[in-house]
Amino acid sequence: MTDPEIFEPLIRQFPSPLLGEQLGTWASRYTSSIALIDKDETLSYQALNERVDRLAAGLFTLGLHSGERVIVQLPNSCTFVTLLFALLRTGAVPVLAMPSQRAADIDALIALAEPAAYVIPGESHAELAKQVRDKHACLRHILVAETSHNERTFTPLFSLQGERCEWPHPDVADTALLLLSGGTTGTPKLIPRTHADYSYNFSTSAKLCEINRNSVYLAVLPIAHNFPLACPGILGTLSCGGKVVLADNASCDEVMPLIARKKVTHVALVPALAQLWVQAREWENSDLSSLRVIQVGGARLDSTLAEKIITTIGGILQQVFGMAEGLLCYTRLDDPRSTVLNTQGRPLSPYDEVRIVDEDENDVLPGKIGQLLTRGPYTIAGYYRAPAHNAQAFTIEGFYRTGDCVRCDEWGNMQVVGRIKEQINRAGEKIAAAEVESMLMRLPNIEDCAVVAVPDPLLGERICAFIIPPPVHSNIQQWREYLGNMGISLWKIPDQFEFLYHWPLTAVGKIDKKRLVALAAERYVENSR
Ligand code: OOB
Repeated sequence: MTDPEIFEPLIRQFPSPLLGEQLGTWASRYTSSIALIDKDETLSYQALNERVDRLAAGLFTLGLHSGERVIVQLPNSCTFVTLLFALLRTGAVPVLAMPSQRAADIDALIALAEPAAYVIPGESHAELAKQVRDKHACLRHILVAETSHNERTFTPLFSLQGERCEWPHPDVADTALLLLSGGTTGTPKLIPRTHADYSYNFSTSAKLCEINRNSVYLAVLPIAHNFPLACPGILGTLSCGGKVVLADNASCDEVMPLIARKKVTHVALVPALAQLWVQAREWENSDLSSLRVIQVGGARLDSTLAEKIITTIGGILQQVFGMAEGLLCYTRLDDPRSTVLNTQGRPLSPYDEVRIVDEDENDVLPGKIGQLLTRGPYTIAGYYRAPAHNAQAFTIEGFYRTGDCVRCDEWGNMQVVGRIKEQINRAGEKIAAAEVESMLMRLPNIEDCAVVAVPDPLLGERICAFIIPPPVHSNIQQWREYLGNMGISLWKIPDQFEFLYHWPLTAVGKIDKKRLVALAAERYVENSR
């Protein structure tokens, strides 16, 4: 838990830190100003608030009560935001799943969170929903967002309407929502964020990013992710009376004209997407001059690409190094160019504590590389229902072991140099090597396998699977299909397959993954000749 002596005074600055109630405050302040725009509709603050009231009452009448979990798996849309606030208002706890997650992930998530309901967009997820409902007795309801959906055993989301009623009031220190962790172990981890810490997260971020009533925030990354949700994201923008434009498609052909039409001022990107935007500017000439702040984070941003973002897209570039577990580092809007190009910024809050330590967890000398440990007002003190993992992931003083290797300059700016934990960061999506390995081991004729992250100019990192022994008839396409049929989320299917007779080993006899990474890069070049 965050030290109450620090946190209590911080949180008193909010009239009501309960997330569901805050929307009511914003609606009375910003009334008919536009809050949300998606491809189908535009909602004012008041209209959004009324819709949230009705849906919350409907959810409550359905029997979804305070503390119960609800998996939300929806694309960026007004419906997503309405549902999020409605759940927060009733005290039910949204578990935010990514739209592209499939059976294996959702199944594991349900086993962990034991939700009472699962909300799906429509037909695309109907089979999956039926499968998990048959398997997990906890799931009392499947709610479906598409109005045209006609599966009778599912409940249409917007059939749930009621009159505003009195909800049981949660405590500000209660879990408001559960975010998905990038994960390193192969089993999902859920991150409990409280009303108080999340409010602090987005409102302090909004201030730092100079969000105000005239700001127009474009959500192009999936808003189930902490970055576009609350850093400052849609919540930070709504808290200041700004306008949120929700895109459910990141294609430059659609998004760039949208920026011009809606006069977007703020946007958050991962480096892979930023790269596509830079390339697209060779032929795409929409007027992007409204853009004030372009946030890039989630994975390492190469300084050459950073430079190109500034010259081809314009606006102020802001690097963001963050994690769903809490700590956020930002470059500041008035930082010198070299800081913005070469560092991932410094902590958001003066109360964030950071330590950079060696293998024995002694502080390294200033400027040296080590693992980042952190504790602070909005950083969690433990994952949801994970006592064994928590004992490893947190020190006894309550510092979170981030697994990130960083160095810190004399002004406190972080440079992320890699990860000690084996996690693949593919275009901002975090994938546990162990999870892909266990899937591969279920394929026929595979003796052993190892999965590594290989630096990739477009994806940041690609997934390379090494397999022993080389197959008699290599059929990589068939393997990809097998993996897809197993229900593995598509972005976790290896981009590159390589075959070996023996592993390269380290001195103590472990598989030498560093060597594998080098080998993957060499073979990739050879094969592309
Ligand atoms: C964000 O959150 P997560 O939880 O998906 O991933 C966190 C991990 C970090 O521990 C680090 O390994 C990596 O992603 N990361 C970066 C980075 N930002 C995150 N690595 C290098 N450079 C960066 N700028 O990814 C996230 C959450 C909130 C805001 C921004 C990103």
